[in-house]
Amino acid sequence: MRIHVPKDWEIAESAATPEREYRARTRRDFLKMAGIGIAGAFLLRPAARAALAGFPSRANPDYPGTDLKVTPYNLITSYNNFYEFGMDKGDPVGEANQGWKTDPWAIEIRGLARNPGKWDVDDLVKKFGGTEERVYRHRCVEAWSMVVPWDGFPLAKLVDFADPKPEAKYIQFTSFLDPKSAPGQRDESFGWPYVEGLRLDEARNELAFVATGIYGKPIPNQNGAPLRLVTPWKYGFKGIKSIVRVELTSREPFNTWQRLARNEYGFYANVNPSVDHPRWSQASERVIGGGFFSGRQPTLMFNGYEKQVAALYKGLDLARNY
Ligand SMILES: Nc1nc2c(c(=O)[nH]1)N[C@H]1C(S)=C(S)[C@@H](COP(=O)(O)O)O[C@H]1N2
Ligand SMILES: [Mo]
Repeated sequence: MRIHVPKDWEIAESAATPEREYRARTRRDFLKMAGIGIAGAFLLRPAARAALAGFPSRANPDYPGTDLKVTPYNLITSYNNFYEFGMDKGDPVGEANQGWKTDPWAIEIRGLARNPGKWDVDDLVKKFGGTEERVYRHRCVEAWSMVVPWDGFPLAKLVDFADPKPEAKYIQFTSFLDPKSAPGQRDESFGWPYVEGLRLDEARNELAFVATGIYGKPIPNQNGAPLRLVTPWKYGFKGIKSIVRVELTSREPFNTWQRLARNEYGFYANVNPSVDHPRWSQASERVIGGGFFSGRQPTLMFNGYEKQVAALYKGLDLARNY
């Protein structure tokens, strides 16, 4: 007999929402939020991406977050940081949907990998056995937060597929580069493309996730189509969008925000209420869509995922390694 020992972030069977119910609820909420009825729902069909492998996502009775209040779809997809498509939160929803093509999409694996090459994203998702749902907290370094129901696959699957050589200690991610489609990339001072990275043991942590969807639908362009990183215990800027390349390295990657302001943004970017940003406190956060009375809440160590990730940072000075 196989005994299932629940992970800490898992939920009791009795508390789990059955897949069909969740999906129905999600759909109802989505339709309500979109302000349309059942008839109008039909018009939503021709979404940006007609079909991405893996949908509908597998039911995952283990995904965390049933105690969390999920942020409405229209807020998750209209309040964005995606500087390639503008500096204001409302820019990407418009600018990233003016003909920028995210299908088909290839991702390259290179560096200290035994399995380098270039793969179509849909083929990869199929190889990895489809997608699953995860409800995670999402905390930006700017001190706002959401709760997002992502669809995707564990990053560990991509790492295993790349098959790191023993010298590989880090994984570096690179976003797309296409100034014709992305107006923000015409400002070269930013140093495009956007780059991020993780230690390999962080990348293999059970929480590290590659999202290909939100709310059971393919991820919209403004949220990082067709695939983006999600590391819920870290500030949002680690969650690099629209990835075209992963590279296994022996050296710590130098990420975009480190390069732009090294004294403000580091490599680790772990959510930490007791390590303030040089220009503002990180002790609390503004809940997007939280309303007047529940609009602010205390920030949790590692964004509430301390039990899953604290062991990764044993002996590391978190104030110095911000
Ligand atoms: N390529 C790219 N990835 C990016 C960013 C960006 O500007 N470009 N912004 C980051 C920041 S600061 C945050 S908070 C999240 C925002 O993700 P969301 O718009 O899906 O909430 O994406 C991250 N990934
Ligand atoms: Mo952010």
